[in-house]
This record gives sequence, C-alpha cells and structure tokens, in this order.
Amino acid sequence: KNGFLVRKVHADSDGKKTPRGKRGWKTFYAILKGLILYLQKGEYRPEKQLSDEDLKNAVSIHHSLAMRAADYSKRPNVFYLRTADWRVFLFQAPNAEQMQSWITRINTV
Ligand code: I3P
Repeated sequence: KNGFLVRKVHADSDGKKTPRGKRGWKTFYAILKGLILYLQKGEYRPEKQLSDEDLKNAVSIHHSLAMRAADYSKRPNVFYLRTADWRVFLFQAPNAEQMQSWITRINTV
C-alpha cells in the first residue's frame, strides 16, 4: 500500500515524549512493504530511490498497533501508530477511507 501521509512524532523509543522542535507535521509518501513502512520525502516519482534520510525514517511495523486517534481533534483522519519499541506517531491520511485502509493494512500484516 502506498500514499501520502502527514506524520507527527509524538514519542521516541521507550515512550519518551518527543522534544519540542521535533514535533511538527511533515508530509511523506508512504510505502508499506512487508513489515516496513518507508517514508519518502519530497516529490513522489515511482522510480525514485530511497535516500539515506528516507531509510532513517522507515518504521518497522512488526508488533506495532495502529488505531484511530479518537482523542486528537486538531486534524481529521488521524491515526496513531505505536511501535514495538514504544515509539508513537500520528499519521494524517487524505481522507477517512484511506485512514481506515492504512489502519487495517498495518494491523493485519
Ligand atoms: C510542534 C508543532 C506541532 C504541534 C506541537 C509543537 O512544534 O507546532 O504542530 O502539534 O505541539 O510542539 P515544533 O514543530 O517546534 O516541534 P499540534 O499540531 O498537534 O498542536 P505539542 O508539543 O503540543 O504536540
């Protein structure tokens, strides 16, 4: 599954709150391949190679949990992703259908 997602980093590994200055929303082209969610920056081209920075932003979704961010009302279509190492991301999808589709795909790999 691929598509644009806007990401906010809420907690770093071990659940420690991400410090101010690193909590802003950023747009990525997301590519879910196997157990890795790749987050590619910049304009999307199918043939584009992942940069070193893209690889650093990649998230393992093994033993992760995605759920609708029912308590987050500043933006629509936002879901949480909690990873096995207790990082927490918020991702905003372009619409409700895409949000649900990402949640289902992440939780059923
Ligand atoms: C963050 C940025 C986020 C905001 C976050 C800020 O600043 O303004 O948009 O989250 O608030 O810390 P920075 O880019 O300097 O990290 P919201 O959009 O959810 O308000 P937060 O610290 O209360 O999460």
